[in-house]
Amino acid sequence: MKRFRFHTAGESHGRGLLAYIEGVPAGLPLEMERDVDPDLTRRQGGYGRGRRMQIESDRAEVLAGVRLGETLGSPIALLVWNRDWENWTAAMGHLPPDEGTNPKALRSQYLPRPGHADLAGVLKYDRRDVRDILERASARETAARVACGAVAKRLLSEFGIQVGSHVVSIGSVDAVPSEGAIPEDLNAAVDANPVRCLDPVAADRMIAEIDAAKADGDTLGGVFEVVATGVPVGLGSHVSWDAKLDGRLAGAMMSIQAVKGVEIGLGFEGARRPGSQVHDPITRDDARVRSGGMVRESNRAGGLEGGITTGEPLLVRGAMKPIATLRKRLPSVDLRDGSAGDAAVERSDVCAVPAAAVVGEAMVALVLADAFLEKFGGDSMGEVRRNFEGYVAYLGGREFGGR
Ligand code: EPS
Repeated sequence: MKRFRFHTAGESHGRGLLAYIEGVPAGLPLEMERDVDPDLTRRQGGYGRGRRMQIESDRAEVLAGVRLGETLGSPIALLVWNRDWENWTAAMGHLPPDEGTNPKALRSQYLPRPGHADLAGVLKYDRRDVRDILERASARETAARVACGAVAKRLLSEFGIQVGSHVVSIGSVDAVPSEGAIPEDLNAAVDANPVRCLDPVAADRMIAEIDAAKADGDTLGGVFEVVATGVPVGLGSHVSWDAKLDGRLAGAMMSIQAVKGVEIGLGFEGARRPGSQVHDPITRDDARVRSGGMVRESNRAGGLEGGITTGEPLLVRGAMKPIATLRKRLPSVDLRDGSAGDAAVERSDVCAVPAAAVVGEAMVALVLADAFLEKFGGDSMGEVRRNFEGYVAYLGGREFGGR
């Protein structure tokens, strides 16, 4: 059973987005301005975003579950209002349209975009107007996920676990991996960069490639990496398929709009190398209590072995395809009469990979919070802390020898 559950509701141009979270223990200090809104702002950024992000200024409001700055252990409900809603009241109202409404005001779309949920959605849900599908399929929904993820991050940070991300490629431009380790405060190191990339030379080329795609009416995808540090050995399990943490992380990452691939550690590259150049040699380091007093010379496994965290940083990559809305329209079929036509154009982004990285952080944090509470769960923060500290004490006191 999941310990940290969340759901979202809301359409891109509806009144707003709802985030609902269950499983947060009582007594977690939680304030929207301090803990949630900064991530909502980070998600709105990145070079290549469209005009919608200039309209919105995402903030979370608490509806339930938090009192006097601390969680109650009850379900948490948060709201993120859509500022753009006021421009969409006729098209997105919940009542049938008034008689005499200009049909244009309903902003219907009948030419599904290849690559979006438009066509599969209208066929499956028996709709005629593609807007009935695209409004929920839009990546606007990820604002609510990021709100949930920020709560998960707040919980994890109480135990020294930090989750950050960076962009490793956009279009044909790859960041050159830096010599040193990933910076301790990864987000502080990349957030000021317009494409959230650690390699400044590659970042400039990424920006140029986004500009070229925009001028060409095209869009670009890319790859981002989520890094979680401070994770103790022992989250997830090898014993059953659905307990394996790598599977749970991959599922969560693949659920992000436009993500078409996931890698953990070396990922696909590992399949090309012999085992001696893949697996991470084990040595001793008594100071590394969270990994059982042992350390790895490399971290090609990305912090997971057998579906269990090793105590090394967790490295999860997501590959995002280019956004499906192209000003250079692709062929489609008009659902009103079956004639050939060009796909609809909605206001959209040219590239949203830097934002997707922030969403990736949220999804990884949500999976980690669930696995953390599975191992250390309790009704209150005090109880979780006792469980966690007992485990860390066991790791620190473990001796060699015995059967
Ligand atoms: C998004 C909001 C959307 C899009 C984008 C993500 O707003 P609008 O449709 O009003 O411009 O900018 O969604 C897509 C690219 C998509 O294909 O659905 C957001 O808040 O992230």
